[in-house]
Amino acid sequence: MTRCAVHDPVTGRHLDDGLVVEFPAPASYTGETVVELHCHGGFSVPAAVESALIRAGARPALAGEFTERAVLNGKIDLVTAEAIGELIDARTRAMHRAAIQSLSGTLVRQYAELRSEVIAVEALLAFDIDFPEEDHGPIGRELVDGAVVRVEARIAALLATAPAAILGRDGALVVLAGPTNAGKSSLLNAMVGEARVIVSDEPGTTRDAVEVLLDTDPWPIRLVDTAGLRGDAGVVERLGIAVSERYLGGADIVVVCAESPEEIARITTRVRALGDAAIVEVLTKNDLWTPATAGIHGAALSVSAVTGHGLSALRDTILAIVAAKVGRPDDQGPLVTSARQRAALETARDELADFRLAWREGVLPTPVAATHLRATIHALDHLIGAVDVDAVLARVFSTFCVGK
Ligand SMILES: Nc1nc2c(ncn2[C@@H]2O[C@H](COP(=O)(O)OP(=O)(O)O)[C@@H](O)[C@H]2O)c(=O)[nH]1
Ligand SMILES: [Mg+2]
Repeated sequence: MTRCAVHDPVTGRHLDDGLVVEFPAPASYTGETVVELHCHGGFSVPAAVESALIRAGARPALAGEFTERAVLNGKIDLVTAEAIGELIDARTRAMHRAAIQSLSGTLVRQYAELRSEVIAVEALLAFDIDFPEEDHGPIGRELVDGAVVRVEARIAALLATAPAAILGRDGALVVLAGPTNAGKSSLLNAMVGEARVIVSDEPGTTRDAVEVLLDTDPWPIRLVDTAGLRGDAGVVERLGIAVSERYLGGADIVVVCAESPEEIARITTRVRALGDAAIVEVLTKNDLWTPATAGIHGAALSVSAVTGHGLSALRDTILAIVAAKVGRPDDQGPLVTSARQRAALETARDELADFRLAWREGVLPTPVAATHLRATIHALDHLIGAVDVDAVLARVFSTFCVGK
């Protein structure tokens, strides 16, 4: 880095006192020669320097242009490029963690290994097709079957990370349910730590569902406040109740909120009829309890939106239920977060299954069955953004002693 005075090339005006650094090709992010100019921030200086550069023949970069150039110049693969995009877009700690892991290359290494395993199987078949009269005799079926089953299991394991990837992005759906005035909206506000929902002591204020994404660790929580489950509601409120019931049906966890154990039991029965969510029972407004009433509340979790009592216990209970169902991020290995990568893996999986059927049943001649292997490799090539047609031949001649 060199300190430099920045001058307008046309007027010669002194614009800034900055730093300049050159990355000679190929030692830059894009692989091209890059010059970076570091100026003072604010409004006037960057605007003046930018317009001077444009007058000197530069143009502003397009969205994603540097990363695209890096891919086209072979500096990074597509999977890494996607990880960079996900890192920038990450809204939650879970997404951040997944993007960093993908960026570190664990995912693309797994894809590359899968690809070379399928190429090894193709090489076995190619040998059989090209040199049927060789002394080795027909190639071992078990050898091919074993390799295909191994690759299928690895693809299945990668695809099985999809629920965790979606959970990391959207959060566990946690719905607050309970009678009107139980303190649901106040509880949501207290959990968010800022007033995001209208709170009122007039029953039936919350008619629409209100959602917030809490960036909790290890998984985010998508917390939904719904209209209370009242029997005698007016039309508008009934619409709100229908919305609640839809949310309750799809919830991962329902937090049943009420001021007495009897009401909790009543709401819990209704919630159980709507879906198979895990239920957390919570007694609200425990700051209003007196020594005389405290005894009747039993052992359920209790919270107060006013004092904050029980909020972290409630959050920990929710996260423990999610972790028991989906596991912790560290147990998962790299998550396949990209829909494009999932689609390519699904194509690879389906082609491989077609190959296995054709090959095991012996219904198709080997060269025809092998076209499914080629399609599998093609899908994996697309996944990584690599295309290498000579890889198979190279493998044939390195693994087998054909030389006569
Ligand atoms: N003392 C006390 N009052 C609360 C608490 N939570 C809610 N309230 C009050 O109870 C009433 C209804 O609360 P709200 O959150 O709107 O209930 P919702 O209908 O279940 O959403 C309001 O007057 C709140 O101020 C609490 O923890 N302690
Ligand atoms: Mg409410």
